[in-house]
Amino acid sequence: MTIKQSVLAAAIASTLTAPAFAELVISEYVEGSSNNKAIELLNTGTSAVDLTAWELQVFYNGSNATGLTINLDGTVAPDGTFVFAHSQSDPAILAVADQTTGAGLFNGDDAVLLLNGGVVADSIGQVGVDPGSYWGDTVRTQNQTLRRRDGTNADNNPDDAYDPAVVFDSFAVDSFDDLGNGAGDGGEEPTDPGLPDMACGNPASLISDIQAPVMSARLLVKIWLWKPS
Ligand SMILES: [Ca+2]
Ligand SMILES: [Ca+2]
Ligand SMILES: [Ca+2]
Repeated sequence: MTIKQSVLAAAIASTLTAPAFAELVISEYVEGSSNNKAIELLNTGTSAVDLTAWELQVFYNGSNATGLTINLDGTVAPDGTFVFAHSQSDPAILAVADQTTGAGLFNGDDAVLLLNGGVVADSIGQVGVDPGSYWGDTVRTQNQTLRRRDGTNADNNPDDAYDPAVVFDSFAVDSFDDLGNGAGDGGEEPTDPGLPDMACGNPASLISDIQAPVMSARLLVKIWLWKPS
């Protein structure tokens, strides 16, 4: 098999065996001051997601019982986001919020689950475990904004040990400026490289200026060849 064929075969094989990842992931988690709490969801799939079967659940303070269930409502376009937030949060959050609640949400030591039809699609924290004040170390679930790095997998096991640094980058408390933007790697949009610099330092030359001497040379050769002996 040639290299091209083997590369193609590998590409086909990886497509056929690719696991079915959830279409929605938690792309941002805001655990800020006061009621500045928000969860941003990103549709990583190629078709719109109807949120009818999707819900958020919060397990408070190490409890094994669901403390809060939020039935999500709306539709998320491919590559689009959905922002869920507390109704008393900062106006900058509310300006981009698609759905809100007045219920107490989370304050760092509460597990947050995203479910689709009752099946966990993504999660933050470890259900049934009280971590103290937060999970993590420098990247932690309290007094920070966490943004998912591009290409990291959802965490569909809410029962194992948890470290937010595995998939999230942290930003200062009350950072709201990337809510509603689903780009990964901390929400930084790739920089537009712009057009290359076309200047070469020389004035432009007309094509006719270049062609004319060539034509003249051909004419001279023809005249020289035609010269009678
Ligand atoms: Ca708590
Ligand atoms: Ca987990
Ligand atoms: Ca974001």
